[in-house]
Amino acid sequence: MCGYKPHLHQLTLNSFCRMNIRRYYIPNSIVFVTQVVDRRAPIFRDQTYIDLLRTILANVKSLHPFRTVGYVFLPDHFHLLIHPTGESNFSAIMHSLKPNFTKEYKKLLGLSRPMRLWQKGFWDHLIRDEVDFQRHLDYIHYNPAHHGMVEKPEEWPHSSYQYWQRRGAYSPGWGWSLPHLLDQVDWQQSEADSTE
Ligand code: NI
Repeated sequence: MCGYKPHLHQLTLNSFCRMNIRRYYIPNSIVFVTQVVDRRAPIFRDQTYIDLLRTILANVKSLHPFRTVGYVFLPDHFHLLIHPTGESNFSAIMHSLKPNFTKEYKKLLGLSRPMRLWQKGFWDHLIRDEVDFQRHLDYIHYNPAHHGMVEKPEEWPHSSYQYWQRRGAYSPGWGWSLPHLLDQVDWQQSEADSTE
């Protein structure tokens, strides 16, 4: 996902990111994105639509190249940490992802009327340094616990936690309580909680 494979087990998350982030940082930053389903309808409780989201993400990747550095899918929203790698940017990625998902979702349900499936817009945040990177990766992996879906990050199957855990980024017991990097996080903002 981060695109660097060899000898990862020997590295801490810090050194892993230190190596990569300089290369990633400019011109195409890693971006944290939150997208919410319209009216927080919990469509991703259904595995069918999680699978569809994974498929659409792969399709969009071929049009607008990017790497998925981290992800978590919750019932009514998702968070991504993505690195656009070509000429494209996160805005184009999201503007491809959202209508394409809606189109296929409608097809699966046999719906023909127009529908608003996603909350308008999305929250985005450009990763500015290594600590910021780690904080957002932690944010993603702690998210299912934050939302009360599970008690431990490893119990949630729809995230990149296992990927990073296998590579030594997290020691056992991480995220069983609030991780220290998330002390000061503005949850409302990062969850794209709005009053619209
Ligand atoms: Ni969330």
